[in-house]
Amino acid sequence: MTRSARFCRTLVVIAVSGALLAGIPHANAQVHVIELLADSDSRYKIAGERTPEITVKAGEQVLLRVTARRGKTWNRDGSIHGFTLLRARDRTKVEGWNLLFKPGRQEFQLTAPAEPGEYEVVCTVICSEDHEGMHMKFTVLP
Ligand SMILES: [Cu+2]
Repeated sequence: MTRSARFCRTLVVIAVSGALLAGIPHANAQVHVIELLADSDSRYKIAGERTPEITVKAGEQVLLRVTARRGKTWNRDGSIHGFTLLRARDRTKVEGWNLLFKPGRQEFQLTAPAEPGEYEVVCTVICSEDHEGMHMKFTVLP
């Protein structure tokens, strides 16, 4: 084999293994599935939790599976509840976590915040007179 042919073959091997390696984290990525009910009484609910609360690891992939039930009032665009993530420290919004729910089932693919700490989920739709009470603790672990 000539030197350049060997070099070529090496390049192909590198390219193929690179593509395989690039594919592996995706295929094996652990997705943290969270099932959430955004209920008609203006409360977030998680099955089995008396006080609903979400805990994720920094930067992990999250699949939020939501069932939303209409409260007494809703937005003109048909959104019946919201789900906005705020940093507990200064109440600033976390990019990519400003969601609106329509009635029924829906899913959101999200990336957990990179910064560990305390956060809060708040509803951004005036869904009833109890809307102000629609919030939930959200913790990001290192
Ligand atoms: Cu709400």
